[in-house]
Amino acid sequence: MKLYMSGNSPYARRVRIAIREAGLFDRVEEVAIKNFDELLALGPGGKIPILQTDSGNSLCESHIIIAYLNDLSETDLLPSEPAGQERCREIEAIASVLMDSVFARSFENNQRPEETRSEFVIDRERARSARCYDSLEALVESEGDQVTLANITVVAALGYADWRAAEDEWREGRPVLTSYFERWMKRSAFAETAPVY
Ligand SMILES: N[C@@H](CCC(=O)N[C@@H](CS)C(=O)NCC(=O)O)C(=O)O
Repeated sequence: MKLYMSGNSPYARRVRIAIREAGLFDRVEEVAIKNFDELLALGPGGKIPILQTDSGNSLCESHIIIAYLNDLSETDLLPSEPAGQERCREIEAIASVLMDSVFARSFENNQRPEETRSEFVIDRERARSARCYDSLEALVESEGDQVTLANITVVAALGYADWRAAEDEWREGRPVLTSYFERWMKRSAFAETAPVY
């Protein structure tokens, strides 16, 4: 299999952590995308990441890719009991919203020409991100020691916020989330995939 990615994409990062934690690192080659044409040749979405399966199909959308890899994995990245699984999904979903929210602001700030930049979008997403940090602060303590799609996605989203939304200072007043992030960052799969900037 091949994972088409870029080193600092949080969407690619959640997949890259999952690959390592699922014991699939030897089966997936990570390929850095060099240009947009290369990406478009792999599918209509033009978004990173894309997984090319052994049978040659291209899967887009990080959560779909992770679900596919989790099915191939011997180590389940979801808790086995229903209540834990639901909590994991709840946290994973909020972290996904946070990732999208930081991405939307980063797009406005870094990719859109200044004259078309929308303060309305930036303010709305800043407020959305703040609600997500607060919600994660309240929820993450209920997670145990298992590596799950929840902690993988939270760390990928917060690491991205450190880079692209440092002004949020998400650690301020959120000690539980701060120590949760630090705890998971001690694992090699989380540390070696951190964005470099
Ligand atoms: N929902 C997608 C989002 C992926 C995404 O937005 N990736 C960014 C890179 S960090 C991208 O390729 N953006 C290109 C674009 O928005 O045109 C996923 O979960 O995979």
